[in-house]
Amino acid sequence: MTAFLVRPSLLLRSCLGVCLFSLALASGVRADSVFKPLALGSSGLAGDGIALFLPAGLKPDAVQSVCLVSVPTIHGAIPPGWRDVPAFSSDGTQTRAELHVDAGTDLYGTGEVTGPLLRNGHSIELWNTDNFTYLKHGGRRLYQSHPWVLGVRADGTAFGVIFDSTWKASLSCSNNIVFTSDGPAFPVFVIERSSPAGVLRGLADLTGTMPMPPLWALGYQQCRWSYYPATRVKEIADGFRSRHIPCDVIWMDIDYMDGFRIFTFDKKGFPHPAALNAYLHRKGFHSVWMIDPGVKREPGYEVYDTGTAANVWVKTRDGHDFVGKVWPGDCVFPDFTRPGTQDWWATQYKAFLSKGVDGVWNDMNEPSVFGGPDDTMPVDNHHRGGGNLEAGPHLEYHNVYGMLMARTTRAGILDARPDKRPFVLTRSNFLGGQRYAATWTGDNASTEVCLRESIPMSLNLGLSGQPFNGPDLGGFADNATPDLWARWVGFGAFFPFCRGHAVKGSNNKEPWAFGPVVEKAARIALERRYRLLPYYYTLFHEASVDGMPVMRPLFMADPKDPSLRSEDQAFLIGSDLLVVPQWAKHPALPKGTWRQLSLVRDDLADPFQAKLLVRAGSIIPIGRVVENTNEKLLSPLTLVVCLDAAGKADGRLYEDAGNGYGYQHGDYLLTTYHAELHDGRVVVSIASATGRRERPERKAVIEVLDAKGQHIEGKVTGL
Ligand code: NBV
Repeated sequence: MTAFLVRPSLLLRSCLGVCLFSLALASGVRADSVFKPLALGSSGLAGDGIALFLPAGLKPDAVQSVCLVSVPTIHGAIPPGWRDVPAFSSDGTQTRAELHVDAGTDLYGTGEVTGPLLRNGHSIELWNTDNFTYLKHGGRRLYQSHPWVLGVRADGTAFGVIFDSTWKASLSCSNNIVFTSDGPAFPVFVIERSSPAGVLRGLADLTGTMPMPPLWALGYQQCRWSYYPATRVKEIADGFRSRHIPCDVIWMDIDYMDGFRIFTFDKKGFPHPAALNAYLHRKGFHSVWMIDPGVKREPGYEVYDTGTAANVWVKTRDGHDFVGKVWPGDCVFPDFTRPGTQDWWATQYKAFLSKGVDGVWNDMNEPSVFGGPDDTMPVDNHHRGGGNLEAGPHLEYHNVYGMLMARTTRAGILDARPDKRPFVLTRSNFLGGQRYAATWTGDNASTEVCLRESIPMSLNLGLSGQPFNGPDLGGFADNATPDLWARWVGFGAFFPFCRGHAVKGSNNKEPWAFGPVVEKAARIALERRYRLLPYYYTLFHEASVDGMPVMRPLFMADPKDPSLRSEDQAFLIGSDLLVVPQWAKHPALPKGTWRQLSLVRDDLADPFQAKLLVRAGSIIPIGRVVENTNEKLLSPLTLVVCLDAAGKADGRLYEDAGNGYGYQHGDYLLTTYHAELHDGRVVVSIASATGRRERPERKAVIEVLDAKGQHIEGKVTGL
């Protein structure tokens, strides 16, 4: 890990600073633009295989970064032969960095995108946009921005590029990678490693990792816009339990609020939110409640009054509180660039969480403003900054508004409830935002296109530093057909974030809403997920340590195999489990032996289920079927052993309390198991273990996958 320098002041900008840049929205390249080269300024090694490039005039100590954990210092010269060096240029309004791409290089990442996994030939606009069903702007602008590209060369070596600018920009991946920003000069970080996994570790070194979520957040989650009133919420919860379909979380969408006023509860529909939460908790559920950024401008409404007294709102260019319309009508918007706003926001959460609310859903935080320019606030609105953020226009802070909101939400929750791990879901985000919140891919639709696209979207988010993500399972907009919903849950049960959702006015989309055949398919799919939760939790732990995605593209199994580079129907969970959706046509699969896994009765026969394959040489820790994560998962612990040609296999299991921070003080157990074939018997032993958590007394079951199919080999204790 690099030695990082925390900058004393970020208020200085280079001579290429803000003043040169008009606030006209350029977004893309104007036909008459003439870009003149900017000489390369300070550049050097800033970490293991990480180079920092600055255009002349931008001083390293004047770099402001929102996406980085901290700005690394340059501590050595760029080694001779370094392959990827950006060329900077400017037309006086926009600033550009361009990198040459060798033939045969495949490009990925660029965050939340529509289209295929492979990004060659695609361009995106970085301007967070409330994009219902992804149809605006040809789907090139979505809710989040990630100025980041991962390149994998023909020989399997890889590089990654961060364009460290929050301003409105475009990013094109054609013959060259071209990032054109509407803002001033910015740094470029290039990570050079021998594999894509190495590059992702470098990205995590720079932009941080997802903090360990509570275990319950890995379970299935049920949402609708909106379950109303509270009795309907209970009905849904009871529906899961009476049908024995696993589920951990029920979501409250905007209609729980009193007239869409955030931090309030509708007196008619949700008169006793604490009692509702207590009911859900008794049944083994957690609850997540929505909080939007727009605060109703209404004297007498406490949130508005206290915010106004603390002077927290985003200002217009002439210094008035900006007012824009969202659900409650005229709204003001917290300026999350200000540390003072964070203190005020945290206070709101204390009372809110005291009602037993478990998690928070930040929606509409692009921010979406009805009838506003480009559906948001004017680009010359003013954010006052503070701490390590300079004051600046909305053009500079728009793309990080959602990330700063999620950061502030997380901090507020932690303040109010320091002993629990916060769970925040945000719609809008930015590179590095995995440090604050999980994410879903916004308003997709119940269509075949969205079903298929959900896989490359989620994969590219994972390749952009955000492991905890997933789509609205079954599709948000429009009615879902039974067939589509069943096929979606058949593979969607394996997304890292797994939540079904539905737009107002659409048909019911709970697992049982489509009749007995789909209900059975959903039960099987979700029971498979729940059996795999120990494996998922281990992968989430890995992601929290080194940034490895939970859901991975197949090319990561063998970066030298050209046939895997564009495969985006099948995907990996970790390195050992491969998911092939039932509808996948001729997916390219990695070489080597992969053996089929059955987890629950009828899963191989059910027509909607994805095929699950286990890598030879691996051990996958699984639990039993439970209906929620309050139940004991590892009773017994099952180790699925898939031996390689040499008769060996290895695997890991991470365990802790499932919530809280004891694990940071040693209360965890990370066990590496080793299996070997001896005289026709498979012997499994503990190869190593770390952590001070006591190994529970439990039964362990070994299941060996062999060419003939799965069979139970024996029962052992002490594992
Ligand atoms: O709060 C209502 C919806 C929500 O269900 C959805 O998940 C968000 O993406 N929200 C958007 C606002 C209205 C969307 C048309």
